[in-house]
Amino acid sequence: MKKPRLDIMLPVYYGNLLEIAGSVAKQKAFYENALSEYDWRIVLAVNGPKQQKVIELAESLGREDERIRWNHVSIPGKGSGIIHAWSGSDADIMSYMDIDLSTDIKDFPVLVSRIREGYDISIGSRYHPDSSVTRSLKRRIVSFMYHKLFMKIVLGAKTYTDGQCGFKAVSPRIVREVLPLVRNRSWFFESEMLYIAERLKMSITEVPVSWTESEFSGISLYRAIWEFIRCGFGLRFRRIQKGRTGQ
Ligand SMILES: Nc1nc2c(ncn2[C@@H]2O[C@H](COP(=O)(O)OP(=O)(O)O)[C@@H](O)[C@H]2O)c(=O)[nH]1
Ligand SMILES: [Mg+2]
Repeated sequence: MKKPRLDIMLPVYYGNLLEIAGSVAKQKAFYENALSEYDWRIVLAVNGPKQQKVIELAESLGREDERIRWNHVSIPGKGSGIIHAWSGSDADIMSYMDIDLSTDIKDFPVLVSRIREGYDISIGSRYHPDSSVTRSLKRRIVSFMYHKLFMKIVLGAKTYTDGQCGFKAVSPRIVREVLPLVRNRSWFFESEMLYIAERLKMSITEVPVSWTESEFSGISLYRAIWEFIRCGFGLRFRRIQKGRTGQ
C-alpha cells in the first residue's frame, strides 16, 4: 500500500539561521524510524524579505537530502510562512513545528496519526493533563490568562485548550476550507485557524506534549498581547462563512 505523504513545515526567518541545521539533523535522525510509515518531507517555510542566507542554507541541506525542501514568501510573519507553504502542498497530511523544538519531537508520530484516523486538526496542548511544561512564571501567567480567560470567554473555545503551541497537523480540508478565511499572518494565525475550524464544525483533537521554553524568544510579549486583543475581538465579531475568503 502507498504510504501517506506527510509534509513537516518548519517556519523560519533570518533570526533562526543558527538553529536550522541542528534542528533539521535531529529531526531527520528521529523520523528515519519513527515516521517509517509515511512518505515524509521537511519543508523550511521561510518568511520575510532579505532571507538569502536562510534560503542558501535550505538549498545546501536539500542537496544533501532530497527530502529537505524550502519555500519562501516575502510577507513577514510565522503565519505567513506556514499558510504559504501549506497552501502549496499536495500532501495527505500537513504539519508544522517551531524550529527551536520547544515541543519534544517524541510526540510527533502521535500528533500526525490523529489526522490519519480522520481528525481535521491535531494539536499539541500544554494544558492536556498528561503534558509536562517547563517555563518562566511570566510566560506561565500570560499564557494562563490568554488560554483560560480570553480564549474561553471571548473566543468561546470548546474543543481545544491550547491555541498557541507550535506543534500542529492538519488535513487538506483545513487548507482548502479554513486557511482562505484566516487573515492574520503573524502569531495570532493559529488561534484564528482553530476558532474558524470550530465554527465550521471541523474536528479538533489534542495530544499531550513535553514542552520546554527555550532561552531565546523572538516574540515581543507586549506587542503580541496587543495583537491578540485586537485580533481576538475583531474575530469574535466577524461573520464566519464557508466559501468566503478572509481578505
Ligand atoms: N520570532 C519569529 N519566529 C518565527 C518567525 N517566523 C517563524 N518563526 C518561528 O516561530 C517560532 C516561535 O518563535 P519563538 O521566538 O521560539 O517564540 P516562543 O517560543 O513563543 O518564545 C520559532 O521557533 C520559529 O520556528 C518570525 O518571523 N519571527
Ligand atoms: Mg520558542
